[in-house]
Amino acid sequence: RHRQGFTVFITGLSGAGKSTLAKVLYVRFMEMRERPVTLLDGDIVRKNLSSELDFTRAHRNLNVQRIGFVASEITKNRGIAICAPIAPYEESRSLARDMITPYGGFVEIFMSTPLDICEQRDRKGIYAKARSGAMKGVTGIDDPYEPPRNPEINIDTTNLTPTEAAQEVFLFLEEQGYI
Ligand code: GGZ
Repeated sequence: RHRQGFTVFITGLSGAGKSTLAKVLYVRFMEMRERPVTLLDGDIVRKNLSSELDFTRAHRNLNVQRIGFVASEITKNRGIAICAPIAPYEESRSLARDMITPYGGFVEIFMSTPLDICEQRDRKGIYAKARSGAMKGVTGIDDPYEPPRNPEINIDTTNLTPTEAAQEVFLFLEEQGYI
């Protein structure tokens, strides 16, 4: 079989469920033993690829551009790349799409879980810090998030388990012939 590679690009607010979904997808793709799988989670990339960058618009865009480049190389080599940055700006998301589609599939997943739910979860405590003024420029509070206009998949994890969210992605990928 010589199936093309693809990138699953998960975007959304902190706490929307990006990392959780990405990890479930990673395990299931690995279990298929068909193609190499790479997980480019937000915190892993920030530590290893973008450690000198801050959270300004320019640096967030540069961070997402780097992720897009790595994912394009993986996709070119018929692998599976799973990316999970906040990626709040349309400009860098569409740049990633344009870098990747010449080589394979690009599946944008918008985690549309509302801010109030993300804030209730507040797994890293960033929303509490943003509300108290201890942290500035937090996405969704005092920094923008531009919702994707035409994502391939829209997932709100308010009433969805990680397994159910992953199932939606698998159904789409099967329908489209990626897996
Ligand atoms: C949003 C921030 C910020 C600010 C640090 N705004 O939930 P987390 O903690 O683990 O994930 C968030 C992560 C966001 O990094 P990304 O590389 O995904 O963002 S972007 O795509 O915009 O480049 C959060 C933490 O870093 N974090 N400061 N100001 N999230």
